[in-house]
Amino acid sequence: MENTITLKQFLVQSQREGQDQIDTDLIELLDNIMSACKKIADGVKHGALYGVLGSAGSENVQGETQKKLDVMSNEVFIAATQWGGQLAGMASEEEEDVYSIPAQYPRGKYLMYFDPLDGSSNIDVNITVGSIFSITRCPEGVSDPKLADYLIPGTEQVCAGFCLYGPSTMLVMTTGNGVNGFTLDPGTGEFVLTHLNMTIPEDTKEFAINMSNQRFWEAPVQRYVDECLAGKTGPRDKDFNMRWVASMVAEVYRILTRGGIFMYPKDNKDPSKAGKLRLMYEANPMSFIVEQAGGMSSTGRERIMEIQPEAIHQRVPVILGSKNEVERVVSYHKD
Ligand code: P6P
Repeated sequence: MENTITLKQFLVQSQREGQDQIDTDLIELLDNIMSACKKIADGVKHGALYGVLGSAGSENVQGETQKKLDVMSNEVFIAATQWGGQLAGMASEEEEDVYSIPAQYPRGKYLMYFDPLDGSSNIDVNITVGSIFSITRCPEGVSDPKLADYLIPGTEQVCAGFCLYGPSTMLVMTTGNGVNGFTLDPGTGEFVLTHLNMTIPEDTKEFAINMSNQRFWEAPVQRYVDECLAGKTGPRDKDFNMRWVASMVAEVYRILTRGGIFMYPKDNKDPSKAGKLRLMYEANPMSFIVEQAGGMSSTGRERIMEIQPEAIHQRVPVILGSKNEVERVVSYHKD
């Protein structure tokens, strides 16, 4: 492709243009994250040929059965980033406790939170999955961060992104100055800028929710979805389409591309759980990206990125996407 620029060139040019939140450490860290994503993409693309499908025969801290690719992706992310000297520590969906950088490596000023393979229940049925990451600055003066040092609100994120292992492999990210998409060129192994300044349409006719939980939802979500289903015959006066991929990265990418609303609301199937999705490495990074693309992201009662975290694997309700639709759901929570 003529006049293409790679993700690394894009970052360096952005830094030169004065985006001083993009420092050399962040560029090097993102380079290592890209390496991890390329390795995971290779494993996902080869699937059965690499013998990486199926269960690992273990459970993660969430009590979810780990797929072989979950375990491999977690190990790849850690191995690709722990040595670089940009991180003071990291937190993974697949690790019960926060991960301290081994003593043989220098420590840096960033903390990384990641879900190494989100939507992995789709792996064995060959449906799109992805990796999600979030980067914040480690608290000033902390070189050996403990759990409390990681509990930082999403508004403090320096960078957030996801890699989508779909028909094409794409890396989508923000450093607080809009959202850009990069497609992995299988020929060169480079992530190339293909989607500059992605923006979410403020209106939509497409909603995404797991309808099998309908009887457990709270009233505002029941009302919103009922109105979507009523279509032209109801108060919305327009018909809606529905999607549910069971892979948040795929849903968010679709919303970035053509709008939509994604909901994993609080439900009373398990009243002890505030929601299904995890704040630190799913909801916060996706909220940063969605807001930077002109969308909105809420629990229904508060802006997700303003939540003060209390636990590293904390779950939250998630309602995100096209601004006017999310605002409507939020208004129903106020009624
Ligand atoms: P359900 C994947 O496990 C995930 O965390 C998100 O990527 C996805 O949106 C959701 O859970 C799917 O949940 O209950 O429909 O399987």
